[in-house]
Amino acid sequence: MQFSHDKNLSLISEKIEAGERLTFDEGIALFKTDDLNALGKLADFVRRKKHGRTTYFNVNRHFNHTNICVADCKFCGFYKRAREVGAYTHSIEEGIEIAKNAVAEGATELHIVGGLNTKLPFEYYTDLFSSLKREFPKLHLKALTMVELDFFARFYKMADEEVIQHLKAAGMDSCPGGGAEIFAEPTRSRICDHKCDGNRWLELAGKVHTAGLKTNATMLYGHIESIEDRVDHFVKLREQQDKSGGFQCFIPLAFYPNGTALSSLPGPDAIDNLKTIAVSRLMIDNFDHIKAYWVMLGKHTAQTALHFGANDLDGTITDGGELTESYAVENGEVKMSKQELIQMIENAGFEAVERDTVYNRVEKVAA
Ligand code: V47
Repeated sequence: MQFSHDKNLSLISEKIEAGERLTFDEGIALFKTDDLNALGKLADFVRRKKHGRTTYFNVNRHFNHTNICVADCKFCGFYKRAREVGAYTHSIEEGIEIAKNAVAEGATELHIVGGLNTKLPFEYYTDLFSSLKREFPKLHLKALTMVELDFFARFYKMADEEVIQHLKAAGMDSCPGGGAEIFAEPTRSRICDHKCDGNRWLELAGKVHTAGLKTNATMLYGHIESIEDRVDHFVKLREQQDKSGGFQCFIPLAFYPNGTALSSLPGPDAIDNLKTIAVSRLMIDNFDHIKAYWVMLGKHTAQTALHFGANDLDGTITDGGELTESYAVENGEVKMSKQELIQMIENAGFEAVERDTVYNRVEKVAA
């Protein structure tokens, strides 16, 4: 039996077996294939070569300190203007209370992101992080996207390095991958023209890596972007990783249109979701981890994604926070028990391993 009826895939499979880097055009060919099984097989080959049957998960909690934002992104159903009904900023005491509950539920990580809020002083962030660290020294603070760091540098008139050093000294341990959206212009400007451009996002990721912190990277897909935009995003990420090497994990984020200015769009379907996971695994060859984010993919597709290149299932989340609730496809559900997550991984035929944020094993779960 031949590997695939798609001649392009057969040729690409030889490069993948030889461990060779794929070109932009090959990325396009992967997206265009109608042979989903063969594409999945290629991604699974690379995933098993890197990780065998191991599938990571972590116990985490999201904390969205403020939803007040000046960015006006077309895909966002979370943000509010300062005087709008429902606008909020959590106090540091509220942050500590949320972290306390998360730690009690076994969380090893607090994922902290929020809006670009011109009402807050820079000290709000340093006080928040240092207070959290004082109360919970072992809780990893995965905090602030490159878009937030860019906003801080411009709004508080500080050098990038100064912003990063102050936040790191206060307790920021790593950064999540949000705000990357889609790097390619003019698409990026059409969906989020008030925030930093793709080059700036990449530049800041490089600076955070230079400061010794790990970061993640995302791509928001299934809105107005083209296949070319997606492959361009992968190529730019792998080029930056070649330079600065601090990315741990790539998370493709499936666009959820409800409640956004782009609500007339359908969002990506299951085939597109699986293809995007698989092509990212094949194109971004220098990222160790590809994460399936069940909140946006839905539980069934996220579980299936483990056979299409993903080696990480995020996460128990213990509580999603307001941003996560705004894009949750599972009827607004943003929590999953550790037991359910482990069951999902094992039922897919993999070995569940609890990790901390920087991929140290917390606990090996017996199959
Ligand atoms: O940057 C916003 C996306 C991101 C919608 O680093 C939307 O481990 C879909 O980055 N439909 C924030 N997506 C979330 C994020 C993330 C999530 C999980 C893990 C990690 C990690 C990072 O969410 C935003 C934006 O790209 N987003 N609105 C929406 N309607």
